[in-house]
Amino acid sequence: MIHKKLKPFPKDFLWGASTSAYQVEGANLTDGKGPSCQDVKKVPEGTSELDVCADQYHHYKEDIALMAEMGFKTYRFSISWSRLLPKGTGEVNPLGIEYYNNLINECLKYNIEPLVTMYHFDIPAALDEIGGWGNRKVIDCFVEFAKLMFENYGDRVKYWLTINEQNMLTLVGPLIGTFNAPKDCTNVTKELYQQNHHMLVAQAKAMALCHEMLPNAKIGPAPNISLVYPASCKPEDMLAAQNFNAVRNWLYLDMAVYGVYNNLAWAYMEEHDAVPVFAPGDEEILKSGHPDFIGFNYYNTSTVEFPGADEKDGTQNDQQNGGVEAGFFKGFANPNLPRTEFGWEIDPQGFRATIREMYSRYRLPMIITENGLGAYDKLEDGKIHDPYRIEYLRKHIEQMQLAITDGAEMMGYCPWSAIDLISTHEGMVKRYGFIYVDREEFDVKNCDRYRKDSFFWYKKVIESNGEDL
Ligand code: BGP
Repeated sequence: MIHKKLKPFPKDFLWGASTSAYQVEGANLTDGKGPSCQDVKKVPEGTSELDVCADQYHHYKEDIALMAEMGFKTYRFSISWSRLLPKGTGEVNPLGIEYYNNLINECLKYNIEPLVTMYHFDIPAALDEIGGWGNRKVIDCFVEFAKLMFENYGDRVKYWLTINEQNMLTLVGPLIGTFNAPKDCTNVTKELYQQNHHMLVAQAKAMALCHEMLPNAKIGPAPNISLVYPASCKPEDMLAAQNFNAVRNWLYLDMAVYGVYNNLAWAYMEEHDAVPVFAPGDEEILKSGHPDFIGFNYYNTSTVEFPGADEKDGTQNDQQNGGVEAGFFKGFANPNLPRTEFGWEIDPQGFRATIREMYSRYRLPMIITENGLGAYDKLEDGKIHDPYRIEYLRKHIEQMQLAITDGAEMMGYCPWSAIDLISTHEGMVKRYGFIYVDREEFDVKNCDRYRKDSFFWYKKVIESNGEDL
């Protein structure tokens, strides 16, 4: 494709990578940490538990040193709610406060900017017992948790992310292990959108509190955003794509940025008798948030067609093919895209298209908080050859630079993941990291660290500020 001269990445571009607490830390019930919803859920057969993970809790110094060796400008990690507040509210765990103090200080020692996700799929189990996000009280618990983090870490953490992939929590919560419906629930969609509403209110309150307590800090949401294509140029397929874009993407960003429900998403909720109940004051709270930037995870695009008249509701988006919503959209496997070993479509140009669309809708700077390829990496003679990962990341970085050339404002890039960790539902065999962790699904060995080929490649990318790909 012919293109005008590429614009360079900004000088202070935040190159780094991401992890989340429940997938990387281990030590899940030690040093006073309370269980999260992830610790009490049934793990899928054949996958490992979350008690060791990559054992970052005990290896953080080594891990941050390796990230510094790659030249990271930022490290995105999440703070475990139940490590700070074992019951989600009330009593504080001093060892938890200390752990993240140490982690943050270790990052700063190497001039690595901590990028902190406040909540990444791990609501405290004690809050789940009172109904989880279905219970409005959890909004106050989240604000209490936010305040605790701002008080303890706000002097050093400049960048905050509110809720990781809130849209996936709503679309595929049962798969991630975060959805908890009351036993007598007769309309799951309604329950999901009520929980979603509570999270949106909690997010807006946390953003407003951050601005009040930490005027120099920046905060933003971190949904999973990817453009939805129509399966053909039939006008009804275009309508289906707009429908799915609304419930998958724009609901979350229209709310975070403008404080209003997207009208198509609202119409969808009306049709499913799933309109959320607003408590007095919610409308104003939702408008008071105002993110400073948008963080978003991107793995692949989705494609949909308009469902046939006799089509019944099926499962919602599974990150790969969509799912079915009668009268609204139906997932479609895009024949133009290759797939990873785990069946995820690969679409670097879709990344550019997504960034362009987001910038023209919201005009806010953006940071990529996840992007990456899961594979069965092999350790041989102390080496891990992962050319497939390098190729995936290279193509996405190229497209990001094209999007910058198109005029989008990009602040940084944090692929998933800095280091191998436990997948959301496919255990330890699905690896994403630049750093290999030597352990098997059930034999955790010593969790020794090894540099993959992609480690050396990414170091070069960062050193050259994205010029040497
Ligand atoms: C995102 C999550 C991450 C992560 C990643 C890869 O949805 O935010 O927590 O795990 O996807 O997904 P998986 O582990 O299912 O391969």
